Amino acid sequence: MFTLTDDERAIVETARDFADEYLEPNAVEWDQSKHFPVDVLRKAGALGMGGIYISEDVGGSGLTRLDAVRIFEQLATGCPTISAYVSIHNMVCWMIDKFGNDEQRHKWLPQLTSMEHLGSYCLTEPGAGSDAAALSTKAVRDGDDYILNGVKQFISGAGTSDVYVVMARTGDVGPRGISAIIVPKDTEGLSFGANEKKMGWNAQPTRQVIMEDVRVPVANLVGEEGNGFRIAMSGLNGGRINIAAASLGGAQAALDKAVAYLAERKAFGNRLLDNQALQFQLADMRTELEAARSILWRAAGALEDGAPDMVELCAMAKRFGTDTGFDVANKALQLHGGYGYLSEYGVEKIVRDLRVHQILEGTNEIMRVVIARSVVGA
Ligand code: FAD
Ligand code: 2MC
Repeated sequence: MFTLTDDERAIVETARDFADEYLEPNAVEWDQSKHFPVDVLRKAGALGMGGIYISEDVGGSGLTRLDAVRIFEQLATGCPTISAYVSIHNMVCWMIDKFGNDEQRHKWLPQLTSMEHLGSYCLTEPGAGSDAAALSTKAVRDGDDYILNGVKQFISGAGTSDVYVVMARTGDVGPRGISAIIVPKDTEGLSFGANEKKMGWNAQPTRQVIMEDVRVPVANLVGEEGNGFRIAMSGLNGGRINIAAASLGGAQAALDKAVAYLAERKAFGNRLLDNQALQFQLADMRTELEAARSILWRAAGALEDGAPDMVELCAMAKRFGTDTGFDVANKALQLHGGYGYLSEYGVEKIVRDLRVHQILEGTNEIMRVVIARSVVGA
């Protein structure tokens, strides 16, 4: 698992080259202008990154979860926000590929995997975040249609995305009353809130998705009625490791910037890089990233194999990877002194982007809830 084949290395290098050419040179500007670079996403789609672990018959790349986390880490060296959006898009594709029927797979996925169309994942609501199974958006059956009413909160890509996978209540309270339903962008009654003003993740929009008597055919139901919560959670297992990978890539870029900066900066008659106290900090940062990468690859392997402990391993990798990534990036900022606080050095932007990875795709407290359940056997 830890020694890459030539093919695996080539995949990593392709993602790194893409990040170096298209993401890193623009990341600070996109952050400042709040620009969502759809044209660049389409280029990623053309390279197969819109459907990394999606079946090849619908345009996917048919790669593994391990390939995926390595790709998301490399993309994030250029821009964690874009890497994270590509992950969310992959999560949406995977849910349709895995749980959708053949007609749905062939209808929705070819344009999604190419990233000609973009996808959004709609679980959170204003009144239901961590307690996602308490969601109240309703989908009521009316002949061959569902009529949806409700509001989704904090939806990444909303307003730009073409395809929304909406978790809505078709039955009783609790997780088993929830279904996953595809809502296309042009549906009457679907609208979007303002683009939220955020601390980071500015290169992708975050908006409410508002549904007022939105009518979609029952043919848009993914999987069985009442199975939507399990589908949503299964998607999130992959999302959680991908977001950890994006944290590691951002943190690695920040560490690399710190090393380059300390090599140039002189104080007290020497290069700061020659100061052993600072070298020890760099050593610890590198060690912590490697530890997080190891658990990440272990979780990705477990998810690929469908191992019995995959859920808690993905939660551990998410908790540890996003906490480590934020700490390392924050330390890299400190090592830049006052210049780390200036936007042109690119480090403060990484710190702001990585902060939210500790909150979304399940907060790190919820990751502890998931892990603790496996420890105490609940
Ligand atoms: P709450 O659930 O209200 O939590 C508040 C605090 O209480 C947190 O610290 C939480 O950890 C803690 N807490 C809650 N319950 C427990 C417990 N049982 N034990 C211990 N602590 C607990 N959602 C989507 O569906 N799709 C998206 O695309 C999406 N994108 C996002 C993008 C951004 C930029 C952000 C900020 C959020 C996004 N989210 C998205 C929503 C995100 O998943 C939620 O914000 C997150 O799950 C937390 O929910 P909440 O904000 O309602 O916090
Ligand atoms: N993988 C597969 N199945 C899962 C699962 C997982 N990770 N987690 C739960 N399930 C299944 C579970 O097995 C159960 O199935 P069954 O009905 O067969 O018994 C069902 O789902 C209900 O699970 P629980 O009984 O554990 O449900 P509970 O209400 O206790 O909630 C909790 C569990 C807290 C873990 C869940 O609500 C959660 O993960 N909350 C965090 C929400 C979250 O992650 N939101 C992220 C939004 S997306 C985002 O932020 C983006 C940026 C895209």
